[in-house]
Amino acid sequence: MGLTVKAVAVISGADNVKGFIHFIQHTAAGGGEGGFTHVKGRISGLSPGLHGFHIHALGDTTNGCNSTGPHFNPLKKDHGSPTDEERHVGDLGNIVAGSDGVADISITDRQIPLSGQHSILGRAVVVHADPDDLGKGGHELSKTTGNAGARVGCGVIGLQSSV
Ligand SMILES: *[C@@H]1O[C@H](CO)[C@@H](O)[C@H](O)[C@H]1NC(C)=O
Ligand SMILES: [Cu+2]
Ligand SMILES: [Zn+2]
Repeated sequence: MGLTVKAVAVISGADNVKGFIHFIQHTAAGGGEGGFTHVKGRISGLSPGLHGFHIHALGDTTNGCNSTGPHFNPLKKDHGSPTDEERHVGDLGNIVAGSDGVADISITDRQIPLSGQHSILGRAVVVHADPDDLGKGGHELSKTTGNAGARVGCGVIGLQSSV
């Protein structure tokens, strides 16, 4: 087992959207390939159904979620699904809110480390009003944002005690 790094984002935004997202990086023994990050948490105050869920490039919330920049995309690819080869590093797909407006989130991803060159620390996690079409909707925004609509909640990803 390699090193573990933990981070947390406190989500707030329009209306009553709020929650916590925890990030736990499991680095491969010896570092390098094979590490993954577990993303786990709960967001409430959403409309029932699918909501685009991404890492955006900037941890700047001076103008609410609008100032968090575009999807984190250090490899200069097109927007896609988390399982696609062609995706932004920040593309985590959709989360699903139940009829109570609560989304329970548990995602494992290999492209969002908490350390190193493509670290997501200090960036923002953003939840959108609408579903992410995963790059396949044929809309002019499909290849950049998944046409996921307004940014209804976000939080800056900050380092957390690893013990
Ligand atoms: C963010 O942008 C949307 C339009 O895309 C706008 O409706 C909203 O008022 C903006 N929010 C802030 C805090 O400026
Ligand atoms: Cu987004
Ligand atoms: Zn994207």
